[in-house]
Amino acid sequence: MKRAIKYPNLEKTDPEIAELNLLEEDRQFWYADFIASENYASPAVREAGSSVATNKYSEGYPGARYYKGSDAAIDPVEILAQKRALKLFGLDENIWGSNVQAASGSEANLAVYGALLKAKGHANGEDTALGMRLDFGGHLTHGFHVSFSGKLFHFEQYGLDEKGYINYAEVEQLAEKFKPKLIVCGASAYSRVVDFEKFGKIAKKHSALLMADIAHIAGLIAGGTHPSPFPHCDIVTTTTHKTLRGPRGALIFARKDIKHGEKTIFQLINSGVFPGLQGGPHNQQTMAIAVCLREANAPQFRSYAKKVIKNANTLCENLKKYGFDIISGGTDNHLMLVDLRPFTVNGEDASEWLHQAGIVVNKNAIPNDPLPPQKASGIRLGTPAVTTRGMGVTEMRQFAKWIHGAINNPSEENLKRIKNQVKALCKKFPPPGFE
Ligand code: DSN
Repeated sequence: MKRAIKYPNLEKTDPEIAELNLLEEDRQFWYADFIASENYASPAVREAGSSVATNKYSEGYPGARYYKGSDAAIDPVEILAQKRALKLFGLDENIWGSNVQAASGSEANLAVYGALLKAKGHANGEDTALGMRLDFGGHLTHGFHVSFSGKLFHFEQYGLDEKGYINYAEVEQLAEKFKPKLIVCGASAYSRVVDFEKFGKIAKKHSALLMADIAHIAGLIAGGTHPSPFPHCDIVTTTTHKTLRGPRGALIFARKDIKHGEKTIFQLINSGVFPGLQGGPHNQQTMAIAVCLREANAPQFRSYAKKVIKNANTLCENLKKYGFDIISGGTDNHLMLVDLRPFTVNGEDASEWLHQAGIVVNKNAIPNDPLPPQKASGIRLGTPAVTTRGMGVTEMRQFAKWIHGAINNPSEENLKRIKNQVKALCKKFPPPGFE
């Protein structure tokens, strides 16, 4: 492959890392990425992310830093990122505030919990939060017992109903029983629309704050293809590197008009990020986040979001034709959770075979999974990255055929044959900046 991305200094200074970087570049070019949480950031986002802003320390917030030298560019960049974040989701600056400093989604969530919840063992009694079970599609940081969220805070967990949809009746029952301070909605492996309005009604009825973690669907919301959480929620967190197609990072939105004690929840969350959780923000990431938010505000992004969903739907419907069971029977968004039990293979083996066939996915637990997470009975597939490469419904039909072919006949020869075909297709659809 002809090298489109140049790293002359890295090659000179550290050939070992330069070589590994090229290997990763090659991998990203030649494999088809169906990991639902991954994407290709644009060259402009990547340039901003490797800028000189990495050299600056700026603990604090714009206009209130602990280090001099932020006023030239670092403050304006952070202010721009904050404003662009609000604009992207159509939010009024007088009602909503945005924080762009959390290093990633887990930190964003921890900062919110740390700011608003009394932890386990607190002298004045612990607060309760509700979150979705990991094995039903929730995220580790929504209260799973091995994550900080479940270890430090008292979470009660809700799941899915028998059809594979969020069990709103269970959310209501848990809210009634535990009177939570916070309800967390949003998921990592859920293929249906999240009914933020329904969550909002439950939260209001039980005087709980409502937080939506939209890490997976932020780009779909920005692109107008998933209902917005903002009319119903008090806090919204997201990563910036999934459907939003930015650098690794996170955003937190919180209302400025809701008080919690003396302060607003936005003020508390800002303090929860810094100094509560982190020191200096990663300014080069803030710069790259600002670029990604500008890109996501462009009209082309709306059409990208539509294509992501159309591709997911096509892939899903074609997989069903090949006999795959999809949790909840289909998808409304960018991903699908495939139950592999009809093929008597576990997620670990299936994802390995697919990888050998040039298709990258992750194994994933399915609801009430009989297997441990290290094996899992499912795989999760998502279309954000292949859509960024320009692939469309014709390619999705082809991938359904290859996925079935690889799982149905995982012989070395067959996997190699599929891999060569995948490579030929990938060559026609280079990721942005790899051309
Ligand atoms: N690990 C991410 C995902 O794959 O969904 C969430 O943090």
